[in-house]
Amino acid sequence: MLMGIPVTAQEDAPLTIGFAQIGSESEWRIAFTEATLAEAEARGINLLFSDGENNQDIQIAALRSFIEQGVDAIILAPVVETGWNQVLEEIKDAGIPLVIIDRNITADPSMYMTRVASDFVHEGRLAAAWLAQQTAGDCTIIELEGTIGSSAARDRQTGFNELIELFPNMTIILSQSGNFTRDGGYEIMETILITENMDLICAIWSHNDDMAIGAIEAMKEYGVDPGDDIFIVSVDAIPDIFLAMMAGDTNATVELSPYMAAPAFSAIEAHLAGETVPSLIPVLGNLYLPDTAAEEYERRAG
Ligand code: GZL
Repeated sequence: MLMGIPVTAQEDAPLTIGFAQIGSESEWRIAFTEATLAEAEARGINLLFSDGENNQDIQIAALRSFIEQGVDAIILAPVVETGWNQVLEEIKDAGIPLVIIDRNITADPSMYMTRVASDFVHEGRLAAAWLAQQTAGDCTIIELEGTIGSSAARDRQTGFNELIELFPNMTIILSQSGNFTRDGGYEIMETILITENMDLICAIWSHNDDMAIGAIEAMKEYGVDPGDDIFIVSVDAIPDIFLAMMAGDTNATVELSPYMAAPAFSAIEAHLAGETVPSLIPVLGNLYLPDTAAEEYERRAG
């Protein structure tokens, strides 16, 4: 405090931003965290980071701690969509601008300044369109779902299902949540390999690459040839999925950029400068196939 002026209100004082991250459940999440910490350092932002351990209660406690510390802004990556209303009111009452990043929340948009995110429905549609083209619209599918209650899992499922409804012979015969983790994908696939007739399965649709990689590991252990006997399509475009493509173990991934911090920090800086900020800042991604896997791996694993 200088002459009664709050430090961060002083000219050129670095911004202090609280970031309530979901956890470290996937390689994509870890990359997103690392990219965010690097961006904050590059901008001279004092970032208070909280790992939510995939637990909403931990995230809410972190948000309340940020309020107590009087941060200049808060960024929340919500693990699930619901259960945030009380703490959002507390953030608003404290007059702290809030940015939702990555997954969504079911709250009135007036409760937060903006959201930086990809279009999960589009990601599901892209994955389904590739699979429909690959199989001429005739495929029996197993779905590895992400975290139950998360907008990423729900919307990817919505987009995928919308597309396959156009093809009467494309059906999902089993859908189960692996919580976006490799262990989750492995455990679901191992059970299927033991209980189901794999000759009837055409493809695995996985809401993220980590669960797909876990499923690939299980298939290999049980003598099923991933990527050949069974098509695999997933989301995130993490470096390891390109290694799996190069090994012939998977077929397609839809990119989710981990670089969401720059637009989030810029939105906060613009808002604090009194500028108008759009209510949604989109992050775009493409579909990637084995023909560019080597160069994509080099570009991302660097
Ligand atoms: C989607 C993001 C998902 C990733 C997973 O934006 O929330 O959560 O696809 C991560 O890898 O666990």
